[in-house]
Amino acid sequence: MKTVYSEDHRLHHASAELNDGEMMPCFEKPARADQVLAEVERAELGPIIPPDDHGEAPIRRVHTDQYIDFFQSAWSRWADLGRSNDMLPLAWPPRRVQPRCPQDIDGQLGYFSFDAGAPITATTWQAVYSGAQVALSAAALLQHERQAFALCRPPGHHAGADYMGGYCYLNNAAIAAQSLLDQGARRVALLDVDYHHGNGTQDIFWTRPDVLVASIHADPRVEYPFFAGHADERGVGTGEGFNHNYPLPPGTAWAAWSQALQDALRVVAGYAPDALVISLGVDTFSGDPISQFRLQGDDYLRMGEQIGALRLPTLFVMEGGYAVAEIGLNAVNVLRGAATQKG
Ligand code: SP5
Ligand code: ZN
Repeated sequence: MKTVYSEDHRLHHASAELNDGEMMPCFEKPARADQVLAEVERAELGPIIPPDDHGEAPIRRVHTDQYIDFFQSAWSRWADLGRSNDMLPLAWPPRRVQPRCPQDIDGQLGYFSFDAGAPITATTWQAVYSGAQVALSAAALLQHERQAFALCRPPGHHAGADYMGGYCYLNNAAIAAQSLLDQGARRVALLDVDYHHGNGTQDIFWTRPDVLVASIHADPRVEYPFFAGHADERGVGTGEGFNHNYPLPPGTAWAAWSQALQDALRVVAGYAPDALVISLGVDTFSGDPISQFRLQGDDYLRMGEQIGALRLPTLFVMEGGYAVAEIGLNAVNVLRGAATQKG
């Protein structure tokens, strides 16, 4: 399996995030991708190739022009005010207000986010642009290959069409799925195995029958992102029935997690997609510092085998995972498990 990777991910390295009421060093940091790359090399998974530049157009197929334009000019507007700290939002619209975009940079930061978990630095745009190109380039590989790995960083699945949050800015998996449709796929399935619900992905495809979204995650009643991911969220209009959520309680281990996976894979197979995109978060690991599931190292091999057994053209897109020492082995175990099944 080929891995697409760009070292430009290092251009995003924010200082701090709010955790348990305290500002802490960001859990989402460059060492994560470095570890995954090192394990891809060590395991000899396959060639590691740089992304091609597909431009902004495929990003703007998923994200609004207003959001992208804001993002691209955000840092220079911030710096013009004499500010040099990471950009963080401080106010959000509550229920029952008009959805009006403010003129002020601080107001706009709230308008284009849903939490304070996505700080913008001077070079964040360059990093996330390259991450989207990694996803697009890996998606393009599926024209000739059965499986590919987009080693994206920062992650993407919490980002919606016009908002960032949860360490995510551009929804790499959604951008890849849309590009597969634009290259001729009739239906794409997107399965999100990150510990957290992929609220951005769900939102992006909520009304659409051409992308089936399934997500296995911690129950939003007791876990971030709190406001989406319930089992009764199934899409609306022509999208009704094309969104499937599998909320699971804290402490869930492989036995119960894999039951949800089996059901999700049955739903995916029934959809008969032309391609499958996996939002590959490994923050389900027992040792993850911000998560509460109990998956072990070998469970990731089984996960990959079961995904690979569908024998669909499959794109793996890196999402979360914060146990840095183990993130590489866990992610590569999924890929190795899937690679043994292809054919
Ligand atoms: C891509 C990804 O994995 N993003 C995760 C962002 C998580 N940010 C908030 C983490 C909050 C952890 N504490 C929640 C405790 C619930 N009571
Ligand atoms: Zn996560």
